[in-house]
Amino acid sequence: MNYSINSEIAKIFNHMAFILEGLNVLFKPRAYAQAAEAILAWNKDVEEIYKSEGLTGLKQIPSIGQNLAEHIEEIIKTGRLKEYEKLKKKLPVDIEGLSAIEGLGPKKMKILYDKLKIKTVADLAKAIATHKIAKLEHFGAQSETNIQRGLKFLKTNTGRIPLGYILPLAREIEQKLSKTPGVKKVIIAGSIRRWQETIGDIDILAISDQPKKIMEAFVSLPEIQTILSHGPTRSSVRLKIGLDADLRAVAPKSFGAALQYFTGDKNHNVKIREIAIKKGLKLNEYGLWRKEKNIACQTEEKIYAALGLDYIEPELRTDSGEIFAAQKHQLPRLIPHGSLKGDLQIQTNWTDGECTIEALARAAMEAGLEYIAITDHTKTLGIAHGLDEKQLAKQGQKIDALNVKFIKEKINFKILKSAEININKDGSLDIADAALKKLDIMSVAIHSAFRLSKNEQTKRIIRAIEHSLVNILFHPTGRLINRREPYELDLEAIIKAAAANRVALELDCFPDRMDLKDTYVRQVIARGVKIAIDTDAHHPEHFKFLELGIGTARRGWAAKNDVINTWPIKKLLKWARK
Ligand code: DGT
Ligand code: CA
Ligand code: CA
Ligand code: ZN
Repeated sequence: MNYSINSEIAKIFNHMAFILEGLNVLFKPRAYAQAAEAILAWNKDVEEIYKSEGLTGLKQIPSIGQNLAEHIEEIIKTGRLKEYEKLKKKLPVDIEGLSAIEGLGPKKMKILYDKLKIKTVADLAKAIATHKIAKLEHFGAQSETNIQRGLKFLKTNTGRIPLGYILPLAREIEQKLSKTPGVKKVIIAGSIRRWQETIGDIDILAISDQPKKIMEAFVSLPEIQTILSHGPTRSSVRLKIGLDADLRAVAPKSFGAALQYFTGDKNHNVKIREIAIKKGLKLNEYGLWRKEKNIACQTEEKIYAALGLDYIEPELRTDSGEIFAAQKHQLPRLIPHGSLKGDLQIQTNWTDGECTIEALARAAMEAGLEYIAITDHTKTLGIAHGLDEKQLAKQGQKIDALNVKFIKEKINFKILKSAEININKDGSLDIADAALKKLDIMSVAIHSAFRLSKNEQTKRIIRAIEHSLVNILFHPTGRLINRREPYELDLEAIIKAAAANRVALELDCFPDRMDLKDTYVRQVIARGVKIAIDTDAHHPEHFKFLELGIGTARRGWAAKNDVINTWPIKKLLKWARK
């Protein structure tokens, strides 16, 4: 897959959304932003789709209608988009750079450009230093402080890429390489093998009798922009998407040692080597040695065993207690991949999703699930056309009818009535209890007033958790990787409230959410609080994100029973009724 054309088009559409919003145009920004997201989440190359199926093919992508399909056609054919260039003249700023700053939306950026000619992050920093922003209309001192805080965050933002956006490409490269002559095995190592939420580069390890051949194949991949180094057993390249990839080829006999070394992480490896040294051994990427004698090297299991350790799964290799636990035979039995029976957060075309309830249900069946909960937004979330009590009741009838249909078709699948109920600023819910009681399972989330003080935000969320009917708190910290910091929260207090009220916390596995993140998962389950791993699917394609959630849950030491949607539906519903 030539991933770069997809991300290039997505970038253009995102910029257009941004500028249009800055110009106060209604509706259009959302259409462009949704299209960009859909193209990024689409795992096929739009250029290939276009070449084989033309505009009709492009329109299969969610959110892409005639007009946007023609835009894509123009970009593929000419490398540019006239409408975009026209728009750019109206707001010729470094959108990428500036929009990464929290607290600085398109409308503000338009004012900053019109009044102060601010085009870049550097211009902005200068204006803040001289307090020019506080004096502007619509801004004020608070706003200046917020932007300043956003600037600070930007500096620590390393530009790592969410795993979910890169995994399809990494697997594609893995696939291609595994077909070259002489190759015995190809495996992705590094942070990807550890299922880290963001990754810095792609590390690939191969066993081959003819290492030169695989190196040759690697440096000639069409996904590559430049070759950084090309040797007989190791090469490095920069991919078109702006990320590097490393390939190492090793002999079969040292595969385990090499895999252990290149999986990392660095801290874990340092500790493991110290343990070897204490035993009078030496561990390197070729094996475990006593003087010149090789003790273990073929598999990772043998290496860990020779060091007196239980096997440590890659997700746990972070040097945060896993080595001690491996010595004491106290490692958790991690939730296995493929063990989810349901998905408890899904949005349909009743609100901001792409598809009908039935289409999503059928996609969930394909993904191997036995149940889903439909969680459209509720009424105070105007931007997503949230549902009110009446519409929820109507949706409930539709769901009942679908469930009857599935029974008639002898399909073992159930749709649960639910909602992503909006938490008001004061912690109350925006749907009346009488309507809530008709739902099978009830989830809440905040979508506004992100900037309350830590104390107020925590109180607000706890009030929602204490509501007698609530079962799950969705995306508990609200962060968006590379885009938005989490809200200020006392997570310990939230966990305590969740434990006291038997409320589960969600691990939302949309690639740039991953919220709860790994370390929080560990904190949460250590307190006996359950988690729910959900996709937040807005489209059938999104069920593929479930594996990311499992990866992160494993990094958080979660076992199967810590996750409520591994349970059979009966057990889940019994739990939900408290
Ligand atoms: P990333 O790429 O930033 O997402 O994270 P990693 O963990 O994939 O790091 P990377 O690509 O620099 O290196 C891959 C693995 O190779 C790493 O996890 C452990 C091993 N490694 C790399 N450099 C060193 C080193 O200086 N010492 C040791 N012990 N191991 C290293
Ligand atoms: Ca890496
Ligand atoms: Ca690397
Ligand atoms: Zn939504």
